[in-house]
Amino acid sequence: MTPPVVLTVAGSDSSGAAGLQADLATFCALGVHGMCAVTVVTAQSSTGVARVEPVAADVVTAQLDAAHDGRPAAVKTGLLWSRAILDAVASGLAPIGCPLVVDPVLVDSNGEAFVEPSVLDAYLTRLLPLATVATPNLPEVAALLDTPLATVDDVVGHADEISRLAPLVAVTGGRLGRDTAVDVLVGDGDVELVERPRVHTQNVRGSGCTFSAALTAHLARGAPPNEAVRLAGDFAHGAVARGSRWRLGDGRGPVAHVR
Ligand code: PXL
Repeated sequence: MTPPVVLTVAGSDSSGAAGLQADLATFCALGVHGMCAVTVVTAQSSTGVARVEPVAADVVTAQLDAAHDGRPAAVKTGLLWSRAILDAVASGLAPIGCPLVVDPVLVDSNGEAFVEPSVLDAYLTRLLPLATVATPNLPEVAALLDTPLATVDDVVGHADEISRLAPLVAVTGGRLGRDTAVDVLVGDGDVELVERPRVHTQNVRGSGCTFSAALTAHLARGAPPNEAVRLAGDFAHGAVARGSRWRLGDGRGPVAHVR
């Protein structure tokens, strides 16, 4: 018996909320075996990021090489941090023979810039061209397009430019200026809005990583991209709802992957 296997290329969040910790918890909850290639080690808490220490690019490459043995059925990228790491990941994944989810982590959970400016350019020229699905949130898609975007209407209005980023782009909600949480799916010449009730909580750290990890897991299980996006949205929404009453740390808490 072989379980579906997935790989996440992501940073470690010492607080256990986001990054590869969220990815592996999500993989476990969805019954796929998760491998990882660690890109950076962060020291952070519920109140902010204290330190980011990148892993040497050749060590990232070695982890990607080692992952071939597991024959992943889908791969995701999360925080890549530096141009050197992004280049190593793009080169390592260029011959990829399975779906790739690119979660362009450009800002941290508090909305602060998380990467060097040259990384933006490398996303556009090197990594997004390999993607099956891209999952930027609103500030990230605004940064990638170099355009201020604040609302669902702004996102829909820029659907043509967004559709050039990847075959399917899911701009994730929560910050799109409505009472509901709205994901905007752009692909196949189509724009679709997926609305879910907004959960009133500040415990949303890791929700974006959880969404892209769940998407990767569902792709590995054979769901078509549009369906995988919808299932992943349901899973991430459930994780936010489950963790909404948690009290953990002095700041913003994590989502809950399992009960
Ligand atoms: O949520 C994006 C993210 C991804 N990866 C790591 C993070 C965060 C947010 O804080 O710490 C390691």
